[in-house]
Amino acid sequence: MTVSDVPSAVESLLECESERRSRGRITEEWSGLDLPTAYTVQSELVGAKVLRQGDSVIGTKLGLTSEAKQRRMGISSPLTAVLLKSYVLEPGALLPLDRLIQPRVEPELVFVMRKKLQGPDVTAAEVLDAIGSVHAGFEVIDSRYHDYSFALPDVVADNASSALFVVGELGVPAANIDLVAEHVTISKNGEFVYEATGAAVQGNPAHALALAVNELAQRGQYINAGELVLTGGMTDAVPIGPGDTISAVFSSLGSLSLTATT
Ligand code: OOG
Ligand code: MG
Repeated sequence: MTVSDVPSAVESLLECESERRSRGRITEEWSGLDLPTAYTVQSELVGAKVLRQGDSVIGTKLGLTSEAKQRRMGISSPLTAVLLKSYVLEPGALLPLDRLIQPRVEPELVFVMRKKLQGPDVTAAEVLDAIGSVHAGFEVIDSRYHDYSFALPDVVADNASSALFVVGELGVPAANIDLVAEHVTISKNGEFVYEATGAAVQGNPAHALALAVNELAQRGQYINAGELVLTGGMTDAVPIGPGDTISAVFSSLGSLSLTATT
């Protein structure tokens, strides 16, 4: 399918997802895909899933929050994407590889919001006050572009590679955790892979969310009470294949483990 406008971009990305195949960058096919247009594609793609598949919006995710990823993409604040109910994977469930193209797993700090957050001018202190609980999370990303090769508008249009996520059961009040110092160690099949702290998320995950909320306000959007927020990968994402187990040990949010089907 040749992409030349918003509707064809939406259909192409949905088709790649349902047929489990990746594609080339849309930006190389359609020069009209700038960043504002990419957010339109993202919201129409989400709208199509809600309308056609009975899906529902349950939150917001931040992406590209690390300094390294931001430098690579030439940005200085997070991108945002939409979390859908169909992305939820219960803790302990096997990762269904037959639904995925090229999955990777990243540890994240997850907020359950108890207050609405609406920009502009939201501060990190206001974000902290709006959080109900903080949880450990695994996001399973799955780019619809070959080898995760994309320009910024491509990945925004693709709902930031969203596929599935797991939220840990243990929830800690924001006042009882140092988000910047929270530490995670990731291992794959028992071997150490990465470690990081919350500082990897835009210096401070609460600051990352403040920046994101203020950008959402420019598009007339906000974060509602009760929503989930995935604040962005703390480490690089780890590829997961048949039978692999990826584990995360957080310093105060407990542990998570995710095993893929064979
Ligand atoms: C984009 C996904 C971004 C994160 O946490 O940074 C994201 C990608 O790297 O494919 O979820
Ligand atoms: Mg992520």
